[in-house]
Formats: sequence, C-alpha cells, structure tokens
Amino acid sequence: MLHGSIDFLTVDADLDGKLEIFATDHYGHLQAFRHDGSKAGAFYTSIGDMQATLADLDGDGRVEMIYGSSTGDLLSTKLPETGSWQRGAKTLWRFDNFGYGVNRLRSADLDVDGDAEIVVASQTGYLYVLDGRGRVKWQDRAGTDIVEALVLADAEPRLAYFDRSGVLTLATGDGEVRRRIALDRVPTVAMQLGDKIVVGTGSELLSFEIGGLWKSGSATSVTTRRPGPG
Ligand SMILES: [Ca+2]
Ligand SMILES: [Ca+2]
Ligand SMILES: [Ca+2]
Repeated sequence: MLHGSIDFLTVDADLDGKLEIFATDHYGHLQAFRHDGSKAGAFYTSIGDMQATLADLDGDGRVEMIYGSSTGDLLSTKLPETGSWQRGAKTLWRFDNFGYGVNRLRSADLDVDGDAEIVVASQTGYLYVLDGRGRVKWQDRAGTDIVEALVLADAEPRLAYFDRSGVLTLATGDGEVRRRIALDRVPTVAMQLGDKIVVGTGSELLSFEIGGLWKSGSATSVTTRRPGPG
C-alpha cells in the first residue's frame, strides 16, 4: 500500500534487463516493486517524508539505495544479489543528520574521480557531499534549511542549492568555488532546463541563466512568468 508517493525512481537494480521501481512515501518508506508491479521490498528509516537516490557506491555495477526522511534518519542499504530483497538487504552506513530532516538527496560523480557522491540537502542548513561510505567530503553551511539541491549538467558549477531564506548557492563539484546569490525566493520546485535553472515558487515561475549567475554572482537575468490564464 502506497500512502501518497513522493517520488518514483526506476533502475535495473538486479541486472536482469528489467527495470524496478522505487517509490518514496510520506510515512518513512522506500518501497521497491518489480517490473510487473509485484512488491520487492519496503525499507524504512523513521516516519516522515522520504527522499531517496540510487547510486552504485561500491563499484560492483549494481545500485545501492540511499534514503532518508524529514525526521532525520539517513542510511544506505545494499540489496542482495540473490534471494529476498527484504531479508537480504544490508545496511552499509548511517549518516548523522543530527535529527534534522533530509529535504533532498541526489547522487552523481561531482568531482569526476569515477565514484559517485551523495548530496544531502539538510534542515541543519548544511549542504553535505558524502562519499560512497557515507563520510563527509565537504559541507557548506549555506543558510537556514536547504530545501532543494540540483546536480547541474554541462555547466561550470555542478551544484545548485536553495535555502529557506531565498538564497541560491552555486558550487563546483569539489566545493572549492561557491557563489551565493540572493533570489529572495524559496522554490517549491527547481530544475535545470538547458543552460537555465527554472524555479517555481507556487505563485511564479522564474528562469535564471546559469552562466550569468555564476559570472555575476547576482540574479539580474531574471525573467518572470506568472502561470495561469493570459
Ligand atoms: Ca531488474
Ligand atoms: Ca553497488
Ligand atoms: Ca566522485
């Protein structure tokens, strides 16, 4: 039973040529389903809105699950090669998020060293970048409550993250270069579209040219469109 799913992720987790579906819900679960819809397992941290990302953390070609809830618990689980996912799953590590919520999880090889990193947008106000063993590679106290993080493609900054006070931070994958930009808006949704970041706040939709933000460090290249008639 899915209690109002938040996100769906699809991947061939057992390398049998068919996709599995991973769904997060509002009750602290990451649920896994086979391609035919039958349930493959349910993985729980603590009750709250779940976020999840999938990445091959140990280089064996299979993804591991990284998942955490809005009540703070964040962990990584390795699925067994054979047998029941539910019974055979092993916890690889937990990340101490100090009881603060996980607002978003992303994974990508941010520093191009061949291994995936995990991006944690945390209610602590920190953006954490973890290695495959759950250790902090770098962190940035970007503000109050990081509400969203994006991994950018084909752009000089590799990360964009937003805090609840309306500040956008752009950062290189290794965290060495960062820019803070006052958007004065808090996204309910944000995504990359080509060379732009599109931010939706519920009342307006804005697009920002990534190169312009990165060079100028200010949000001057804003175009605003209000959704709705007209
Ligand atoms: Ca499969
Ligand atoms: Ca793996
Ligand atoms: Ca890496």
